Parts: sequence; structure tokens; C-alpha cells
Amino acid sequence: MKHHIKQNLRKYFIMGSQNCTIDPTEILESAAEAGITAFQFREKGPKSLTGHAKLELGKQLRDICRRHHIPFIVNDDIDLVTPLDADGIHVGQDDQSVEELRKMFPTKIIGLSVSNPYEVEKSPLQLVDYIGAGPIYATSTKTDAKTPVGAEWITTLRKQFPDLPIVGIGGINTENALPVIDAGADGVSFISAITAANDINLAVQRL
Ligand code: 3NM
Repeated sequence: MKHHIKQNLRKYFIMGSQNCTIDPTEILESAAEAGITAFQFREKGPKSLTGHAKLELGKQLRDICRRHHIPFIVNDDIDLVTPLDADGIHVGQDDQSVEELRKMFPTKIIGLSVSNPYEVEKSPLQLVDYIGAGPIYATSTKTDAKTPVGAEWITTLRKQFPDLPIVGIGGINTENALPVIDAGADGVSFISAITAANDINLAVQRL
């Protein structure tokens, strides 16, 4: 699976129950049928589940991913990787260090968020499988999101790292995904573009 990481990043859906107004398993099922290429379980922030309920939802979402042959990646939560048999983990700059993660999970997909040149400078990019770059556009989904960096941030990263798998994140929807791809990203990741879509199938097609 790791060998196809660039293809897996093309339409990378992120979700937790706190993002959903209907059953999250229904949303993921529809998105998977429609052709998302990866999924991240991000059960985080106000109204998110904890403990047993979080684990149980994670198992259900993982099973949907398995049936559709989509990588299942957990956000931040190292303690979920083994119980959920996740394919990978995505971390931010303030989470567990990538060096430690790579030791713990030699063969799992590891993704890291980078928002500016300073973060790139201090990150051991040779140890990660991909980077998440953003927020590209303004987003109201993540309350503590940084200032939007625009698709230019992708252009900058792509020039510096011609082969690094890169996915854009933050405020990406069916109307503004193309400039992110045109700037050199391998794909786009998104929450509300799907969780708030009237027609999930159509939204996935257009992303
Ligand atoms: N991370 P939406 S922005 C989870 O900038 C997340 O690292 C971000 O949600 C970052 O697609 C973000 O609804 C929220 O804007 C993405």
C-alpha cells in the first residue's frame, strides 16, 4: 500500500463523528463507493467521542475502508494505531515526534503537517511517507487553524521537494481543488466538502 502513496493522496477524506450530522458510517460508505482514495479518522475537538465509543466507531470505519481497499489512517492518537490495526498515523508539529513514531511503527504510513518554511526546516522529512500542507484556504472546521497559505505553498514545496508526496488541506472544496493539484500537490484532503455535501457521490467526483 505504501508504494502507491501518491495515488492514495489524490482524494483523501478526513472525518470524525463531530463533523457529521448523520451517521458517520453512512457518510464514509458513500464516500468510499464514490472513489475516495484514503481516509483519516480524526475524532477530535468539541463533541468528539472518547474511550470505548471512539474505539468502536474507529473499528466500524476501519472495516468500511478495508472492504473498499482504502488506507485507514488515524489522526494524532498513537494509542489507536495498534487496536485499530491502522495503516498509518498523521501527526502535527506539536504531537509525538516523527523519529519516535518511525521507531514504533517501522512499516506504517506516517504523515506530517507542515505550514511554513520553519516547520519544513525542523522536520525529518526523510522519515515521513507524505506531508499535509495547509491550511490552503480559510476553514471553519478546525478552530485553531493557522492563517491560510494559498496554493503557492504547494508550489514552493514542490520546487524544493520534487518527489515528496504532498497533499493540500484546509478549506478545499469542489470549486477550488484544481489550483491545488495544478500547483503540484498529489492530492487534496477535505472534511466539510463531503460531510456537508448534499450529494456525496457528485462531490467526490468533482474533487
Ligand atoms: N488541518 P475542511 S485544516 C484538519 O491546516 C485540518 O493542518 C488543517 O477541514 C491544517 O476541509 C483542517 O472542512 C480542517 O476545511 C480541514
